Amino acid sequence: MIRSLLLVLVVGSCASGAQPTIDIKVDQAGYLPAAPKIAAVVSKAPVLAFSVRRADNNAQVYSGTLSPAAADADSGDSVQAADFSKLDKPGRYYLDVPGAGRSWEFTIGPDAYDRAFYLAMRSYYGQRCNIAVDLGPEFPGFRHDACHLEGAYHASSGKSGPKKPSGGWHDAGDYGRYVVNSGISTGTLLWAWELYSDRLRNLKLKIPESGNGTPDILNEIRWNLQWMLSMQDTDGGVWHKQTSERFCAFVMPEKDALVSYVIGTGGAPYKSACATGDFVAVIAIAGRVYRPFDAKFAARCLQAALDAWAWLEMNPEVLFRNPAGVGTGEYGDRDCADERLWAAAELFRTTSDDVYSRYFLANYEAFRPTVRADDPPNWGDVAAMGLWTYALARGADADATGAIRQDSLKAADQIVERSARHPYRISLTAKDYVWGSNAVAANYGVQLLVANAMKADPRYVQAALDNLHYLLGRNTFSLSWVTQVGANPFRHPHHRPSGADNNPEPWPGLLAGGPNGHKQDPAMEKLPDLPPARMYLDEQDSYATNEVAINWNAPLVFLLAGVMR
Ligand code: G3I
Ligand code: 9MR
Ligand code: ZN
Repeated sequence: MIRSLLLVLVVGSCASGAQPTIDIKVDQAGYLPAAPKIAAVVSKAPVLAFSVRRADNNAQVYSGTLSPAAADADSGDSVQAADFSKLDKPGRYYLDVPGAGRSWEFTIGPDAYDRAFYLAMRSYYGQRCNIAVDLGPEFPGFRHDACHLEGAYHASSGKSGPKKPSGGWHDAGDYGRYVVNSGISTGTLLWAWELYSDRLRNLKLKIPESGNGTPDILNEIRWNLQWMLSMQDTDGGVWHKQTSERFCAFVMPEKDALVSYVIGTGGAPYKSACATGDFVAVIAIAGRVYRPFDAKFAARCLQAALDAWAWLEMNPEVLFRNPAGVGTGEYGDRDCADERLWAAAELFRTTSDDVYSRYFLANYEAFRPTVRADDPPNWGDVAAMGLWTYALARGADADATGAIRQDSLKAADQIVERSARHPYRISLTAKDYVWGSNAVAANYGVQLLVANAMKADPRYVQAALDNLHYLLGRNTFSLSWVTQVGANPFRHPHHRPSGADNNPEPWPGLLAGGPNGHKQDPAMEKLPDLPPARMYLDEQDSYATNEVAINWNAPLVFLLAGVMR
């Protein structure tokens, strides 16, 4: 009796004291009480049983058996599932798998994603340019001074002289600001607001504008809109980017002494069509979203969008390539018809003016195939954003709306089925492991949630959640790919402020680019040829797998907003 009691105590304390193993992969933020809860287990020899224990006292609250192993070719893993969906009592827990070990702790609760949302959305405040930033007592030492105050028009812009500081977010791990990438980022965030404003209205981000009567998510977004507006020329066209001529060293932003140039195409008309199209779309959304909070600002946005549309009609296909002497990010697109489609659709949704509906209806058919199960939107392809926003607009053409809805639901059904079959229950396919693959996972989530807005279906929300679980730890590395979220987050982003400051931890709330099947930076050269989902390095130098970017965080924010309770 005493002996067996002792044994139990030893086993129990072993499980509680042991280091968590990467062999057990859980969402490190956690799970919603009513949602399915599945952990993935990858161990040398198959394991049979698991239990879920309370984090505070190791008491077993659930036990179950693991599924047979399923092979995942993309990671090379043999994955068993531990299903504890029936456990719905809020609390902190971990998994105990005899033969494998214990998992990192996670929460079951209606608030499981609140912190992740707060940090992911607040990360935009950390990316602010032209102003001093301080994350406050919650994150002592996370601050930077006002930066990039010396702006100027580059010779390639067709204009000269200084440019006034006007805000904006640093794009990524670099300090550039790029209209194309700002477009999809800001558009996705504004859509999150439009779909989930009931949940987001009262969320505080502890930013300088907090308490001014406008919801904080809109306060933060406005910081970037203000910069986007400043990139419009008097003829309505929009310059492509504002960056230095080359990337600076890993210094804090205020230590970057390179001039921040407005950069154009190098020849008339100097502005580019893809940037202008994205600008129209986003600024048109702002023209409706800000109306209840600041009608004057909303009207200014709408006018700016109309002026830009007029320029775009005259210059529909001016492509951008880095002009001579410029080596920062290009965001070079091969064609701007999808940006024009998105622009027209958002203008229609804001104004109900038939002119934009006619443009849309004359052009959308060719883009219908872009709403499909294996290619969610990205910075270079925004056609689906145009199709979805048109289908969600009031007063839209019924036939077109019906067709887009049908395409969207069909694609979502296929994504659901594919994800359910995947050993990690994710939507990614082998070809999705590109630069920024984590954002592909997040954008599948956006796609599923947009389908859910067209026709509510719990399977869509669940598949979106499954992609979130992947990003927050249920992956081959058992890493949470959001800085400072979860018990085992990645720690070495290619992010200049994180690298240059004195804090041991990186800036919070940032999503890593993620595995990239193509060796696209020098740090990746040392990797052997692994399956694509394993081509990842938690190293600062690996910008092709471990940079952060505003267009990757935006679908994460959308996804979190869509599943939060
Ligand atoms: O889609 C193709 C795929 O069909 C092909 O099989 C595969 C293999 O080459 O490539 C895929 O395209 C990749 C594309 O990203 C996917 O979006 C390109 O190779 C890859 O080079 C491209 O990378 C872009 C990268 O800049 C380099 O241009 C990323 O999308 C883009 O997010 C990134 O953006 C940078 C900015 O330039 C500068 N600021 C930081 C930011 C984030 O790293
Ligand atoms: O820091 C840069 C990152 O934002 C870009 O995505 C990446 C690719 O364009 O380039 C990074 O800058 C590197 C440059 O390209 C080559 N020299 C080293 C730089 C990183 O310190
Ligand atoms: Zn700056």
